[in-house]
Amino acid sequence: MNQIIKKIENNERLNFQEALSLYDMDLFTLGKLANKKREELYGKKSFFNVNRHINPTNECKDVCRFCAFSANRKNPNPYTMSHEEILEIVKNALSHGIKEVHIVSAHNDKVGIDWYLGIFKKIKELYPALHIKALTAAEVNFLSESNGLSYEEVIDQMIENGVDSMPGGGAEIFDEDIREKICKGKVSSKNWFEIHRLWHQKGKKSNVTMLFGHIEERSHRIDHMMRIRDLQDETGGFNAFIPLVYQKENNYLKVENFPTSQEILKTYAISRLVLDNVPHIKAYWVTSTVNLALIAQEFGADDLDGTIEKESINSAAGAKSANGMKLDEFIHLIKDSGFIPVERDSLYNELKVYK
Ligand code: V47
Repeated sequence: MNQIIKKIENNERLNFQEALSLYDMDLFTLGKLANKKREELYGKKSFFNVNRHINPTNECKDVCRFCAFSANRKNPNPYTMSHEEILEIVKNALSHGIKEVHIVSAHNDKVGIDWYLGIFKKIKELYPALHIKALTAAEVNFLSESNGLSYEEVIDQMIENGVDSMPGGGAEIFDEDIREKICKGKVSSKNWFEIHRLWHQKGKKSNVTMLFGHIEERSHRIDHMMRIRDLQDETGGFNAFIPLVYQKENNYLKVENFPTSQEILKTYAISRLVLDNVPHIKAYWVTSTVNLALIAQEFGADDLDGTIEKESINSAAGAKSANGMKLDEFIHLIKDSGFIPVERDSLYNELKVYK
């Protein structure tokens, strides 16, 4: 273990076995190493943005076993918003100071690609300064398959219609055997990376998530991180890595052993140490709980996502996030936990430092 600590202190890259063995380190030693890296990069600053999540439809042709959001036997409330409804939500949210809309939908084969792209086009026409983060690689794959378009053609249309960056969803766990068990039929790992590679080659930024705490093992998480590190070496297009803690309610995936807070904190810390080329580690308070996200700031995480306003995907599976968080409360919590809240835009330019 001393050898690995030396490597970390000398900023040397960790290999798969070394990264995996970090899970055997005691939490405080690991946290200290990750916190040192975090402080070298950002000091005590913790980033967040004022954003609004919108999930315009939950009607999905795919059935991911972990998902409680898509309409099915367990969630028999299908909905698809009209463009007018979406624009009304955006208008309202702008009056609360949002700088970003984060738009993720299910794979709805009833509405057509123009419904998807029209959302972005109309928002951009009305509010050109508002950053649109939209369409996961899983949605891009769905739009490509259902319209006979190449990935590049879908991506070009996203850009033409006003999408500014891509969220990190749909990554789940890249290991093919686990993927087959939890989200058979969804975009393959290879294609997930191909889509982000193409997106980055257009000069655009994206994020990458990892859904953990279900049937995967620690080795699958490390493998997931290694694959991300490889693409990042090639393109440099990822802004943030976002570990998503699995929520267990109202879905089809039977999981008995959930990760402890220790395991979750170790995962944040290890990601900070392994992903030496990804600038930001996001503790997404929605899935980690707010309290653990605040502690994660001391274990490598430097970003807490945002105020969100309304959250539908994880709250459907049990997370306490349906109504987002108030800006004042967000700022208070970050300050109270000993960090400096920094409101950022979607590309991590600092907008306001709350001293
Ligand atoms: O891909 C679905 C996950 C993701 C569950 O890029 C679940 O800034 C936990 O990608 N338990 C969508 N997670 C959310 C997402 C995201 C969130 C915040 C910020 C960003 C960003 C991206 O939600 C899906 C899936 O992995 N999810 N069901 C569940 N039961």
